[in-house]
Amino acid sequence: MFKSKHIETNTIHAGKVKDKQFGALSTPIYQTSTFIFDNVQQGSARFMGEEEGFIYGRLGNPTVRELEQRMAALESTEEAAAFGSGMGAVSATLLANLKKGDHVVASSALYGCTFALMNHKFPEMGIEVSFVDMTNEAEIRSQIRENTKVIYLETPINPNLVVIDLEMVAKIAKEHDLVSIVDNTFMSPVLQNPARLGIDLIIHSATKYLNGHGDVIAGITCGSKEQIENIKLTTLKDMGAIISPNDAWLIIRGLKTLSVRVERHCENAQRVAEFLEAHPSVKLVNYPGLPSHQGYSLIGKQMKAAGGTLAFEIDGTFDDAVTFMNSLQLCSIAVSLGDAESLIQHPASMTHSPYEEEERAAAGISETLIRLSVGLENVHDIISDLTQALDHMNNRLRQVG
Ligand code: LCS
Repeated sequence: MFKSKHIETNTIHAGKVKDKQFGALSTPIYQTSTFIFDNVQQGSARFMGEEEGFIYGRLGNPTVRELEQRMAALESTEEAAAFGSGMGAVSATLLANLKKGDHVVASSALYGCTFALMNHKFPEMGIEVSFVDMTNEAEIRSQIRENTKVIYLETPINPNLVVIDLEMVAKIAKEHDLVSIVDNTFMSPVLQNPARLGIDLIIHSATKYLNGHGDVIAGITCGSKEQIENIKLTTLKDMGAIISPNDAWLIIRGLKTLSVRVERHCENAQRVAEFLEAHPSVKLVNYPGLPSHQGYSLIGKQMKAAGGTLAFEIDGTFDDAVTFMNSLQLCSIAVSLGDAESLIQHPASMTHSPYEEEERAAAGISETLIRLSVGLENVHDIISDLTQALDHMNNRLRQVG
């Protein structure tokens, strides 16, 4: 398989399967639910694993397979499995590694639905979870028990952008024989490769930067051959959150421009973060590319750049934040991130609403936190839009005052 040492080349070529029949440049979409066997013997040989080949769409599809090979190449893992959503990947990956009586150490802030799965559903299934501040090594170590099996985190964390040291986490996991799982959605494989730092399993909501165009829901898990085979033969095959061939094709297409898109997302986000940090109506900006940020020292070490998503707090009330967001003209009020369009949302009432108020406070997600996925528009237009909305908010405040 072709692989360069340059990510810009790999996002286009690594893992590509040559179309032997017609030489199509673009990956063919195998829109089929099942595959015809030459005879009964062939069918049973495929089921028994004695012959390579496709069987049935839920067990594998050539278009999906190409996406998996491409993602394994980009994350520097042996294998990958594709899913019909990021949550499909999160739940299948966790449940393939957990059973009743097991314990998970997870970071205190996580994407809202991942938190809901672990905090609401897992206890019903007899799986315990401890949520800890993963910037604190001693706190992680203090939570590990006899029955701990998995350590799970995001970095940077959705939505507060806290950065966690992956080498430190991988070291603890190895010492205690835990499976380490990192959700790498915010960074994409262009900016961060957790497997190279010793992490076992890497998850993406492919809905975000990997696809990049706001038209697909999908997920990916990358890891060793053994781990991915286990997931494919248990929680993917039997719970069935598979991706469609069409959606796999759209992600493959998105990957081809991933490195140029991510580069521009990072440039724009850096400029927007600096603008917001200097603005008198903004109380704080969470963006790892700012020297004031807790994770700044890991830029260039763990992650190549700070990414395209940031969060900030207006110096004012919840109502002021609402006025500001409703005054935006270019940025769309929408959840999701990593699309060409700048998207803005309010985590406490939207993506992180599965958290109770006290849980949100413990996770460092304030009521006035706003998350902005900085898009690919001209950065001057984005900054002008933010400026006019902040001016509008301040004018309204003066009128009310
Ligand atoms: N992991 C992270 C870090 C996410 O941000 C999301 C979705 C998921 C997993 C789940 O992926 P999905 O099933 O949606 O493909 N995050 C969202 C967000 O921040 N806004 O809307 C969805």
